[in-house]
Amino acid sequence: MEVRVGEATLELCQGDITLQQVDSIVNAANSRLAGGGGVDGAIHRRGGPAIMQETDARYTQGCPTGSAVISTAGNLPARYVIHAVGPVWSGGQRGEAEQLAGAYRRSLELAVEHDCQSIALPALSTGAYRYPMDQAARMALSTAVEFLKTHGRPKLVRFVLFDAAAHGAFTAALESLAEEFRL
Ligand code: AR6
Repeated sequence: MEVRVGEATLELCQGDITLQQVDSIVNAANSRLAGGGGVDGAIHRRGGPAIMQETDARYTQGCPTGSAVISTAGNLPARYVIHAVGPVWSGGQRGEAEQLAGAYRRSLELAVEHDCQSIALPALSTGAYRYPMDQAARMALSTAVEFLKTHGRPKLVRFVLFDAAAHGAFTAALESLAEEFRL
């Protein structure tokens, strides 16, 4: 599914984020930038050690939850990896929604600051961090729509969902947002 937001395109696909031919891809990182499983494991495996070497050198304090930092992308087809730190779900009353929105917003800002025309993002926090998929989908997409309405860039924002369940949840959330925002 895809929608237009002004001059930009917001699209959903099912697949592996490490294979995306875009200017920047977003990693589902932890606040120590220490690597791990899921998206993070796949990015460092396919991208090679240069990515971790760079983040270790540039971001000695790691990255706070709800924010993101950027590095080059090693052997990946993308130019940049944006390491975003979503919240660990702990019931929804501890600022998780604001932190999830912040991680997406900062990722999009970094992409624009680095002149990226295209960005691919995963469903942050919905794996090891256990954020409920339906709520995460709505927050991810509404944050991206608001950002595109304000900034008009990046020209292509693609959410890459790993399985059919995630893709279905994002499709339902985008259909309802498209109606609300008249996209
Ligand atoms: N491409 C796209 N999506 C993927 C891929 C992939 N290659 N692999 C998994 N997903 P997760 P989190 C989906 O656990 O919840 C790591 O250990 C997955 O199905 O990667 O933010 C980090 O180091 C799920 O829907 O990220 C952190 O410690 C979504 O991506 C912690 O996990 C996110 O799952 C971050 O947890």
